[in-house]
Amino acid sequence: MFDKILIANRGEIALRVIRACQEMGIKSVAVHSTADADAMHVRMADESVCIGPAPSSESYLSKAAIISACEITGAQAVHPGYGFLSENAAFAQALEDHGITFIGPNAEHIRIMGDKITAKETAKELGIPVVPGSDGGVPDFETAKRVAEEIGYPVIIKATAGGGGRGMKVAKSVEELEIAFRTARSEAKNAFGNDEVYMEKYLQRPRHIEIQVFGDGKGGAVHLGERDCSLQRRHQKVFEEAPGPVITPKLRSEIGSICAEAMKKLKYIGAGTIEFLYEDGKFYFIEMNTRLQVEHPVTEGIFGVDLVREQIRVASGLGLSFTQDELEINGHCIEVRINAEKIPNFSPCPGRITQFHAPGGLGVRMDSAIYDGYRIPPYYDSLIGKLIVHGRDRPEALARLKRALSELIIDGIDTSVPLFHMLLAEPDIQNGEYNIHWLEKWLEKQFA
Ligand code: MV4
Repeated sequence: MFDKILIANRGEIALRVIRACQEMGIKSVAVHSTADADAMHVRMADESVCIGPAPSSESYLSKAAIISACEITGAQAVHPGYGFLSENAAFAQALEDHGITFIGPNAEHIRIMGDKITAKETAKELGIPVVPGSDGGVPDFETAKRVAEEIGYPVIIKATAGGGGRGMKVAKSVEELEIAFRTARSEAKNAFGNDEVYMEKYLQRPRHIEIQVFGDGKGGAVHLGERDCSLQRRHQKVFEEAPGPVITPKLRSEIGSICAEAMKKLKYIGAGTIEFLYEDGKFYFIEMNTRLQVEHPVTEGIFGVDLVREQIRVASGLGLSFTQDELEINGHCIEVRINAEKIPNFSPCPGRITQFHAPGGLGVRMDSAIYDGYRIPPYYDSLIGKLIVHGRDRPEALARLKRALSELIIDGIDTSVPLFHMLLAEPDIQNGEYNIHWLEKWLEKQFA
């Protein structure tokens, strides 16, 4: 087992990893920008190193600075958290070249899943159901037209270098297709420096269901069920839950087994998320994320496992601490993301927190790095906390969420908390009846 781990991240996820290290008897090293000298992760770690100025491009994204920080402190492994360098294959490779363990998948798997066409081809070969569409890239409009006629309109054009919703265009007819195809290509070229695009049948009312997988790197792998993350605004998740309100044990076991078997074939190591669109009882692969996700606590809550602990275990060469048969769902979890944002525009709202009081009690978890008097810097993501509740069933989790939200105090800045009070009053949310378009439509009704 490692003696010392460096956490190449900030905010609540840095605390999350430091906590796992503390429970495992591992020393922790925080890195920070000059803007984060007073941040909680710096205070909580055993040691800290300043790695550069405020802009993340010169600090949290600086591979050289982070590797130097490992050399200086003697950290044997790096946990990247999410975002920043967590899905950067070159970073994973550079660490390996320096004899430092990247706590995550190997560089090759990160690379495969980072290119969305290769990811989809790989998923298909591994027996994972995919959305009907082009075989690989679509090089010209003539090909686009032919593929669209085969699969039928509406179609969606996606950038292979995109992902997370960036660089997509929908076309409902051949007339729309020409514009959509050319715009998608030029936008992809501008945004990613890669104009390769692919095409899929456009699913009109799906849910976003993602399967948590875990590999031991030796051909063993398990799945930890699904999360329903359909409630999103501009591809940012705001509310996530597990299990999914419409996923039956049979559906879960079928898609879960397919995913776990695929990870065994890959000899995948660490945590991964296989993203699907779910419509009319069927799953369609869209992307795979090769990192621990923001919403991992809802999975931890229903299975009672520490996913960061497992990441550290497998990275150090140990096996997983549980088998598939030992995994059993207990109750229901919901997470809401608390952002420093002003409703209704969701404009970032950095500033000083004059008062913070975290909710508590049975089934309540608050992951946050804020504190009384903390000044939220304007340079980074607006996520300032996650409130996660657990109940014996979904109605109990919803009631507990409502109670916990009313206990929570964050003064001095605007947050997304009022939005959740409103959402919880909606019958569709109470009944779990929503899809990927529900939130945006609702926001339009509320605030238009
Ligand atoms: C789709 C789709 C409909 N049909 N693909 C958006 C993010 C990226 N991960 C994939 N996305 C979508 N791909 C097909 N074939 C609709 C979306 C989509 C979406 C997906 C998940 C959550 C929210 C979304 C919001 C708009 C569009």
